[in-house]
Amino acid sequence: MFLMLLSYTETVVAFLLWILFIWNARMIKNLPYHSEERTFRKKAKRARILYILILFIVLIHAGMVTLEGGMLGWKLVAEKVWTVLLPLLLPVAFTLAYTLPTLNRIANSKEDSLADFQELRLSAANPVFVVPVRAAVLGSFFSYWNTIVLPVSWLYDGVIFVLFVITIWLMQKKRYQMQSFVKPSWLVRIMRKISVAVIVIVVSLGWFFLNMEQSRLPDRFSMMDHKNVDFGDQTTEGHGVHHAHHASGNEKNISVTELKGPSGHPDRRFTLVAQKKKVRLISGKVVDAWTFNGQIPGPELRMREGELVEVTLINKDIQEGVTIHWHGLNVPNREDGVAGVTQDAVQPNERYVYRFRVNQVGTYWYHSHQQSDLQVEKGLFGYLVVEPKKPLAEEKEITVLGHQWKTGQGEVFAFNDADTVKRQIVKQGTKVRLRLANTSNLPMQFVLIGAPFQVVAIDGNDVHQPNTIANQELKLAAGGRYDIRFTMPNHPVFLTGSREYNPSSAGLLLSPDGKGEVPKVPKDLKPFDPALYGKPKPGTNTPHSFDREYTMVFDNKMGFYDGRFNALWLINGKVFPETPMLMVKEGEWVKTTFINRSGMDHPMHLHGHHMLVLSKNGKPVTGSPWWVDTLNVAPGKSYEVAFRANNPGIWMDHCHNLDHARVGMTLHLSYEGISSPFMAGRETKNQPE
Ligand SMILES: [Cu+2]
Repeated sequence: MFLMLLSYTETVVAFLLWILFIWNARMIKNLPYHSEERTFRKKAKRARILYILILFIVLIHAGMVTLEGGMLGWKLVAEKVWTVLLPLLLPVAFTLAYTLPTLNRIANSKEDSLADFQELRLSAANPVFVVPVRAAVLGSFFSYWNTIVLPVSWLYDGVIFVLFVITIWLMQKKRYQMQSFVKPSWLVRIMRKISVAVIVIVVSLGWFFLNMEQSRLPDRFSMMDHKNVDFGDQTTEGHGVHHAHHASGNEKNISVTELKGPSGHPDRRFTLVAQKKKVRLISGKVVDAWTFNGQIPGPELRMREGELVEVTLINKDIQEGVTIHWHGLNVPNREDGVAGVTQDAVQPNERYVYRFRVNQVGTYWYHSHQQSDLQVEKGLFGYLVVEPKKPLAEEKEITVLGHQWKTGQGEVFAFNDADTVKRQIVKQGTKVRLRLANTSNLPMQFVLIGAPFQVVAIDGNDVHQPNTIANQELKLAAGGRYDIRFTMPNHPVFLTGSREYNPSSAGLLLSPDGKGEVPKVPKDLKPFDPALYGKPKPGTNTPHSFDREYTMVFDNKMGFYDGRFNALWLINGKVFPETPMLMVKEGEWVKTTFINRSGMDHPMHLHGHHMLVLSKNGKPVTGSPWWVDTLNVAPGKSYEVAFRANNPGIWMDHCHNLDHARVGMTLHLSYEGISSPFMAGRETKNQPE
């Protein structure tokens, strides 16, 4: 929270400095026009007071960035130092050297002979005196601008700055040499203002188009082509991943295509056909959906722990191509279903076979990872449940996929295909397990009314000794799952939910007789906190030292991504492909710290691994071991997580608000010595996000 406050304060301070410099530069520029000696001196004194105030604020600004550097490390504030502090401090240094001494001389001068006054007036027109503070106006503007907009081209900003300084220097020099201290006529002033406006427009348009072009992703690129490679030890190499292999001295090079699931006769086979279809929700509203097997959500895939599963994906008519990613299942890398990383998107009339052995139990889901933002929204997803070898204690299981659908009649929230209240008969005394999943981009709030319950699993991982709770609101990360358990009472139990910020009419009313009223949702619900829930599990091997440590700081700025101006969600000040590639070796324990300074939730999803949450906002997790594959990092919050690098490959590590991932909030975890032959980009038909 403190870091977030610091960051926002810096933006406000940068803006304030820009405004103050405009004011100060005006005062200083106008000094020689004061023909009356006392006014001249008085104005100089005022300008000096303002200037000292500005200096003071500049110091605070630099102090805040330094403090941030102390907390996060130099590497994570370097960007800010170059783009925010440098454009400010450079001209300020010149004002200290050249503007302040003359200002002092004028302000401290005594009423004296006319000759002295004329000399002082002349030095107030000297470009050496005036230009630094006017340059600081542009410098402080760049400084402020770079806090809210992602800088793309330093060169352009630099050239504009130099041209600006040269122009005002020449103009001021002319004024100085002519020694004319009469303000130009109104006509000249208006003409000047018009030319300034024209120049500003031209320069802005130039900036706009240049940045737009520079932000375009190449037509063909490797997803491994990160501009920087992070080894988790504070050294960053800027030479692409190939250098990384070299640095590790690892000569073997394994392709992701070799990291495939086991061969042999499958225990279970599924076929999923991707096809477009208009599907009616319960309310009658129609979704122009992209489906698996013609239904939304896609068919529920059920399998048993230990089985070898084979899924054949057939693309009937999705022109853009499809893939299937097994969200939360730690499958071999080749089976992970990410277009452009582990496979090519499956084109119409093509097929692709996924094979993996399920060694996990619990609630998972599958979805397309080609154009995932659009394809998941349109319905290319479904439930995947792995039943344990030993049967569950519950007699009744109900799966609920919460999704926000775009229909011809507006957006609606639904549990599976039910966008209104659905009733179901459940006998009194029945032990019920509800499997809840969030397949939308924003967090969801689930509420269960009418029975005390336990949260027995998070992201498919059993909670150790879950306590019984009631009147708690379950906030579920986009992509995350909760399993909850309760015993059916003799009266109705109601499950409701909504995507955050959206009203919802979806609900599930369970009752022994199929009747009963929909209860009112209480207002005073406490948020469920997994960090404090359940009991620690004796014998859990929580690592205390790590082979690699990574930090991801999330910010938001405006900026261009792939030629379009967007709200951007940054990881360590960057968007893909400038985000780092995180390198690991098999067998290592890796710690990652997430710090969210942006204004939105970021459900961070790591493919192929489970993350153990170590701490939340600096406080250690005190409940059950909390394993996740998708962790919602809310604004102002920070988490430390650990994972074991035990599944070689190249894995996406991205925000599961797929809107964010689409505009670059993604990076990759790469095992040393692994490479991918697949390419992404317009020319390739692969577009993972
Ligand atoms: Cu995000």
